[in-house]
Amino acid sequence: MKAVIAIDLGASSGRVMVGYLKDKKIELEEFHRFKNQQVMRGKESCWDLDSILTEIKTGIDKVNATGIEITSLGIDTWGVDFVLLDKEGNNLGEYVSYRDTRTEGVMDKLLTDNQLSLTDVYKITGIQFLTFNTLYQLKAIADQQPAWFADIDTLLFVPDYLNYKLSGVKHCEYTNASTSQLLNCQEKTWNQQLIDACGAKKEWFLPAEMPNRIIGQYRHGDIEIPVCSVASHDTASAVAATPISGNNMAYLSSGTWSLLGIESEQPYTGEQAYQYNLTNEGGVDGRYRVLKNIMGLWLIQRVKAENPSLEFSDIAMLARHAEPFKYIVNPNDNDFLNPSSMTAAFKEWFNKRELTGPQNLSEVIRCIYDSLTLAYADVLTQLAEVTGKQFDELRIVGGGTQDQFLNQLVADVCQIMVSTEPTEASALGNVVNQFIASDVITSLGEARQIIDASSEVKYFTPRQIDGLEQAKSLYQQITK
Ligand code: ADP
Ligand code: LRH
Repeated sequence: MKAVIAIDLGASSGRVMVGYLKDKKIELEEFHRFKNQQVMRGKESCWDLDSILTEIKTGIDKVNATGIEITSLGIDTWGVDFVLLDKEGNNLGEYVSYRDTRTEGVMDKLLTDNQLSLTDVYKITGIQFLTFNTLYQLKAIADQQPAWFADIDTLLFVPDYLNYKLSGVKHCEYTNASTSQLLNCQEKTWNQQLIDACGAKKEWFLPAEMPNRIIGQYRHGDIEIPVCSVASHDTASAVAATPISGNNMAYLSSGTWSLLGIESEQPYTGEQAYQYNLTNEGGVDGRYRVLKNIMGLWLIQRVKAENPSLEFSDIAMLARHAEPFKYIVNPNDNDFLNPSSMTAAFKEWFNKRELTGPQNLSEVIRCIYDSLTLAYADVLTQLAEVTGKQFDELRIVGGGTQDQFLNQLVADVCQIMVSTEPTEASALGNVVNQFIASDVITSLGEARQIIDASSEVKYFTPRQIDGLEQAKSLYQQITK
């Protein structure tokens, strides 16, 4: 039996798990789970990476206390965010989160200051335009904190930074680096023009290396564990663990974000992909994750936090009891990125348009579910158009698979067969990537077969629902 430690940090929680490979089956055991959320530092919305590091070490200690023999450990986290280090390896400023307001209006400013167009940036990077991509965060720093620039020595993305804190080794992993919108999509190298455009310096960036390699050692007392650079973007790890079979399966990584897409040997960066703002993020084996970000269960998380007595089962019950498709929003509007109250943001969205909005919690929740699933259906149609594929199955993975109401609604609204599992997809992807790095598993294909054989897949068959076509055309009008 072989065992590795997977440290999977999502925007809502972090977990330290052990993945075991035994008789061609994978098992996960959770040793430590902790809450993750943005914290305010002065006026900035930040991550508490110091506490996260302490939690990671606590988790590793718990594993070590059992005496299990560990082959390696690996870390995956959310994308785009980074830490800037000075020559001594100390970080400059706070660990600012992508939901901070510093990037408001910055994309336009970057384009104007550099006489660049959106198509110029898309042709180079193939990455979707999200206001908070690393490219715009760096431009915000260049404009707002120019005094720092003399001191910056290295940029490390969050998982690379945590690896550095564990091993002392500075490294840059490709799948996460690809979310920055600073890499050339085909060549997978840093693009000088975009680095100049955001005011950064080429010397800050380490070469983006393919995942699944040992980069250093974590030493603690008499314990020494090899640190493996896995597909360190959590979505890349989740896709690695998705048992994609055949050519007609799309996936939905359902967590804080809903990431809906396909895996491809080549990127799609043509006019139509650009119009639809599809991204081509980096995957394992140099593959591309052609997908789109949808605001996701963040909307539910925030409403839940505002109503602390609600359990997930209450949320599903409230959604079931509300009238379907009565209120629909564009869930990807920046109004929902980080409002002080999510419930108020939904009401305000309708007020701004002089429309009647949801009147109570049940209607707000139903509005979230309906709007999210309409967004999924829309992206599926866009992907089919761009790739020429006809999808016959949508595999949902991630924490959101536990939401059976949502799984069925996805099948109904997208009119597609939905399969679910694994729930801990990012952690499992992290595990199999480490097994690939240590030659215990020979390929991604074999890893996916093992994961599929180890999962209890559930299916949700699409049903006919009233009002779907009207809801879809309303969604099109809203998002035009
Ligand atoms: P992330 O990795 O982004 O932190 P996860 O993949 O862990 O996210 O998914 C978290 C989401 O899964 C929660 O926001 C919630 O909507 C959903 N979820 C978690 N547990 C349950 C549950 N028991 N029932 C329904 N939904 C759940
Ligand atoms: C999901 C995720 C997503 C990114 C976002 C910042 O956790 O990594 O793929 O776009 O966070």
